[in-house]
Amino acid sequence: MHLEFGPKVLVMGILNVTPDSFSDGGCFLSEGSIATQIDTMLQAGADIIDVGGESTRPFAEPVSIAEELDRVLPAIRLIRQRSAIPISIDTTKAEVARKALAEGAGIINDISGLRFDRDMVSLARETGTPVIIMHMQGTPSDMQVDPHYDDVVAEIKSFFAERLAWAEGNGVPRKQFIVDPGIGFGKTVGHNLTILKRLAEFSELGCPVLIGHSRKSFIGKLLGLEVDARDAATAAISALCAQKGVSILRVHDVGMTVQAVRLAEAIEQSE
Ligand code: 9MG
Repeated sequence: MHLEFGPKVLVMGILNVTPDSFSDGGCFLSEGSIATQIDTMLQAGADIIDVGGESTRPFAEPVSIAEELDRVLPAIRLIRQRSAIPISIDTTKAEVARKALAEGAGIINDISGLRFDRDMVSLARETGTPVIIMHMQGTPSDMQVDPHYDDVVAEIKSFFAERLAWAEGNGVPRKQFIVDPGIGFGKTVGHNLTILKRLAEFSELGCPVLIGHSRKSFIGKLLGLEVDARDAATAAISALCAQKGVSILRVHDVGMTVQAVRLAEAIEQSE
């Protein structure tokens, strides 16, 4: 899989085939509902679909490899029956990623930044697959217990510098990686806002940057919105990200973010 990063932001649609994800858990469990959601995202102009079979929200139930595969592989097949769109597999388990790649996924989205499963770096080296490495302070079960940073942006950048050097030492070149500061993963509302304000600094790492802000709780806390009423605010943040050099936006409502980023890009390109 070769991803082209140009002047246009790529919009990654989220397909959570889980019973317990924070905003759409249980919505996409039957073949019919998954197929409808795929068609909606394709029609809305998604550039990538991210398929996940294990919720990453705090205190989510852990899922076995077999259960995760039973959830994600049929969804990947349904996407492939319809489209050649790039598919990313949202998993921290190398075995799940390997089987997803064999079914047609072409990107690994590892929220642990290659920390939870040692075999993930070998898989990345063997296959040359682009890998999204995300920053998280702690683990999903303790990440929101009093997160602390002296300088949130500097500390996340050092985390990536360490991870990229480690991966290079294990035979995976830096050009294979996309970095993601991990909005909401071990961050307070203030940390998330600082990350969004100082997004341009992440581009100094020399890797494309992904932001996953969609419907997250900091939006609800700032605006007093329930999770199903956060898509307009999500689109507004998407426009800001587009102006600050972000390469990929991971969102639930693809159509709203496509509109927001195309407008932001038109404004940037105007005289
Ligand atoms: C799976 N998942 C949930 N939130 C995410 C985020 O912000 N980034 C990435 N890469 N994956 C996420």
